[in-house]
Amino acid sequence: MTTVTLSIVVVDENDHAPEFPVNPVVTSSRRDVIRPRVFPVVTSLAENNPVGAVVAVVTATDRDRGINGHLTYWLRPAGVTGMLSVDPVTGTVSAKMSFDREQTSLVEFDVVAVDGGRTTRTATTHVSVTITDQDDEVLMPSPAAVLTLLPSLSLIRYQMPSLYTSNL
Ligand SMILES: [Ca+2]
Ligand SMILES: [Ca+2]
Ligand SMILES: [Ca+2]
Repeated sequence: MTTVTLSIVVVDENDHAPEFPVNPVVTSSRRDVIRPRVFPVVTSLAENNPVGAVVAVVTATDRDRGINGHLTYWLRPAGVTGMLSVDPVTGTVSAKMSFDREQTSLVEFDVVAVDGGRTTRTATTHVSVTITDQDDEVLMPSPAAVLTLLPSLSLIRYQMPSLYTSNL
C-alpha cells in the first residue's frame, strides 16, 4: 500500500472589495429596493486654517488578507488635490492651503480606496467640507449707507467757502 501525501495550499483570492461604512438606515423611494447606502462624510473646517489642518479621516475595510486587503487611498477629481491631500495609508485628509470662506465655502470630492490585489477592487465615498466663517473682513459701509452719507458730505463742502467769506 502506497501512501500519497497531498499538500493543498489555499490561495486567498481578492474576492472582496473595500467597504466604506454604510448607512444602516436605508432610504429609498421604492420600498422593494433595499440597498445599503455609503455614508457621505459631512464635515466642516473654519476658514484661515493652518496648512496641514486635518479635514477628515476616511477609512474603509477589506475582508481579504494580506495584499488583497491592503488599502491605499486617493482623492477624486484630480483638481481637488491642489487644495487637499490624503495620506494613502491612513486615509487622513488634510488641507494644502488656508481656505478663505469668502472665496470658497464648500469643497466636495470623493475618497477612493483601492486594494492591492492583482485585479484591484475599489470603493468610493463622498466627502463634503463646509468652510465656516470667521469675522475676518474689514467693515465696509454698504452702498445704501454711502448714499445717505453723500448729501451731508456735499453740504459740508459747499458750506466751507461761505464760512471763510463771512470771516473776512
Ligand atoms: Ca480585497
Ligand atoms: Ca476670509
Ligand atoms: Ca469671513
